[in-house]
Amino acid sequence: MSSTIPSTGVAPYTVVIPTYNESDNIAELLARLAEALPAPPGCPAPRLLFVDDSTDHTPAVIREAARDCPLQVTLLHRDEPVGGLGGAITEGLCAAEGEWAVVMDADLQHPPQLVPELVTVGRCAGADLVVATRYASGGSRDGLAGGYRRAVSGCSTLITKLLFARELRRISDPMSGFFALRLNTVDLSGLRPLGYKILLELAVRGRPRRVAEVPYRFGTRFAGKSKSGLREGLRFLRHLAGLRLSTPLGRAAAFALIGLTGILPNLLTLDLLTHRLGLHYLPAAVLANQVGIAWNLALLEWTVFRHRRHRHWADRVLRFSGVSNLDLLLRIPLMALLVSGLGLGTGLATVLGLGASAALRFLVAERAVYLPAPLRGGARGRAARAAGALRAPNPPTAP
Ligand SMILES: Nc1nc2c(ncn2[C@@H]2O[C@H](COP(=O)(O)OP(=O)(O)O)[C@@H](O)[C@H]2O)c(=O)[nH]1
Ligand SMILES: [Mg+2]
Repeated sequence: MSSTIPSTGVAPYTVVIPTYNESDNIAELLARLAEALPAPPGCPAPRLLFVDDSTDHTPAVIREAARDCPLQVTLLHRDEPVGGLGGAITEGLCAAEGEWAVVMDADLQHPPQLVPELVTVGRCAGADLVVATRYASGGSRDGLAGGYRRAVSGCSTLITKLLFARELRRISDPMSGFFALRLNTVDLSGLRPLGYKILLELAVRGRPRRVAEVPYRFGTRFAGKSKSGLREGLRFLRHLAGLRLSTPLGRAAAFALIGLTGILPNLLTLDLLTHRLGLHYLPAAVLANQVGIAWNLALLEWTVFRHRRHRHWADRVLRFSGVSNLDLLLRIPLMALLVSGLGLGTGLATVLGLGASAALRFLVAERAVYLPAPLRGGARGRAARAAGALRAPNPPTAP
């Protein structure tokens, strides 16, 4: 449900404010925004767009406070809060008008007086994204309640920066919820928001060309309680994993790691079959290899390729175990070639052989076992695939 109070011309930019039970913050927020965003005479003022998922009387409070507010206020109340905070912000960005949208919290932890500066800096720097950062000189995160919140925030920032070093090299505060985005520079339909960290989603999937930063001091909550907790923390981890696994490089790294963990069940089974059950080491090695393959397959299905299980399960098992066993046969002649043909040491040849085998198995898994989109049956489907018609973008891959 959406309502606008009052509307006068196209706004130069929109301030998107997600709200979830924030009734005690609305009047103060509107007063401070009205002070911070005076419209030049004869020009339309920026629009404030509340995207509200509240279960209390916050929508009524917004409508009431908007009557005395000189700015244009729009309320978009969602009966179905799809995607949580990130989903709300994405809907707000889709509904925003003007060249820019500024996203900020409703609890006054983000200083309203900085809103026009974010847009001005973006315009002057020709940026697509302007991030209000707590981590540049002049910024601070003192408003984070307590050492625990500060530690969690610091650790998640560090982990995120490590995981997305290239994508976030120009963003010191990827956890920030306060930023300005030049609309129409990012394909919003390609975003898969999950929980709180929409800036991360924008920076990684949206790939803004030019980014600027403005330092700010993160304040304390004006009223009410924080909605972030353990549930949001777990959602954040799922979001991180999904984002990382959305690129082939991320999937290859996870594939290699899972492959390494497969060594353990392989060795344990070998030990059980040879030392405890007295089986000859050759058939034991073949059987132990099957256990390692099953282990890898189970983990890959549950994590890396969770959203790409389009083939029938029996088909996937056959293809994956087929290539994994074939790989054993191929590695022997490769070893012979590397050692006898090229004169490499057996240690180096083994490492190279294992690397080549992992790369081969990954390629087969990506191309022939776990397809990015569902198979279309019959000859028409094969023809369409041959024409590349099924090259759809990756679906979400959160494990
Ligand atoms: N629309 C919407 N807003 C939310 C949701 N969860 C939190 N918010 C808003 O997002 C902003 C930040 O939330 P907050 O609880 O202050 O998170 P914190 O600053 O990390 O403690 C506030 O304006 C909340 O009202 C949600 O599920 N939907
Ligand atoms: Mg807050």
